[in-house]
Amino acid sequence: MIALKRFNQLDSGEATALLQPCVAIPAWTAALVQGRPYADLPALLSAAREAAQAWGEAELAQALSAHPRIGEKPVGQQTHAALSRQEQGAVDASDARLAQALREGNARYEARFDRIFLIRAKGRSGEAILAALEQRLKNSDAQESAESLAQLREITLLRLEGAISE
Ligand code: 2AL
Repeated sequence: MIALKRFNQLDSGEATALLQPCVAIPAWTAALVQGRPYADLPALLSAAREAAQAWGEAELAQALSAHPRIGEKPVGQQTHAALSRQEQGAVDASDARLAQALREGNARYEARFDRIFLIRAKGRSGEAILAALEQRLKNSDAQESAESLAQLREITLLRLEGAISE
């Protein structure tokens, strides 16, 4: 976690590296780096939200390359892998029935929508995630694309709030 004042002063390479784990969309990272300095945290968060508004299918595909499936906690040392593990902290990996249900649900979702199921996991139990997955399998393509992008924006903003403080 670094202070906003410090973030404002980093060279652009360092600032880019700091934002990269929030989302694997280079245009979003670049817009936030170029938008410095920010007067306060609300200004940064509102710029971050605004830069995420334009995201569509192409950005979703880019971003998903850095998100593991729910139930597959990544083992890597990279910051985004550690963040994913934390975010899925309430998914009980020792519950074999839940793990199996998530594997099956993920597979059905991928067969239906041709990309991985994405949900803001922080604050959600494994059961809540499974229920949301079942519900979202009923969505149309357009509804589900909008929902995935909304989840991606939530994950990104939460990560940003965890990276930079007032
Ligand atoms: C994730 C992830 O990595 N963090 C989170 O909140 N959700 N992955 C996913 N497939 O939904």
